[in-house]
Amino acid sequence: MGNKQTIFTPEQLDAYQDCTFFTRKEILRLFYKYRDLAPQLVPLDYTDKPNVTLPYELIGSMPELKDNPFRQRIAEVFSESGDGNMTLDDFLDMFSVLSEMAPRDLKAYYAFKIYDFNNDDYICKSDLEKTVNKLTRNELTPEEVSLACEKVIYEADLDNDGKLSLEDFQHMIIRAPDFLSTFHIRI
Ligand SMILES: [Ca+2]
Ligand SMILES: [Ca+2]
Repeated sequence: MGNKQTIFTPEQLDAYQDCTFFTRKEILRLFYKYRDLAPQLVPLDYTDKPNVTLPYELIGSMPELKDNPFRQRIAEVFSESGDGNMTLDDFLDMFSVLSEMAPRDLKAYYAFKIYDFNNDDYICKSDLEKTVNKLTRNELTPEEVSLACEKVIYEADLDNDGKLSLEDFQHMIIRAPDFLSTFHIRI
């Protein structure tokens, strides 16, 4: 009786609502999704903020991610430790940005981080080649990939330094929305 909701305190739920695009119901649904990945590791009581992290292998095998060619990069970018292993907070952040409610600018910011494979705050030609190979699921020849990347950089590199800054990238995706297509997940 009266124990309908003991996973989070009302304050915790408020905080999660404030920093995601989710309702309480969706937050709870995502909590169970997280817990179902490893019920033996994830307690049903989060009121004392347990120190739990799930390995990337479990996260990357979820139906929402397993066919996404960027799943490992997505997990790395949203994992606070940077290795793709995820706390519940990381997990909620990831789903929030990938959700249909997240604004395009926010998705673009994270897409930029995901495509910046070497984490130097620029998308250079080799980052872009990896990105195009994944987006096209390796269906292009190396020459085609190289040409496509040169064209993208030529068109999007506004300050002519040979690589794409976040600003260049934001400008580019207005004309090439395919670069955001893998960042929508329905929960
Ligand atoms: Ca880079
Ligand atoms: Ca540039």
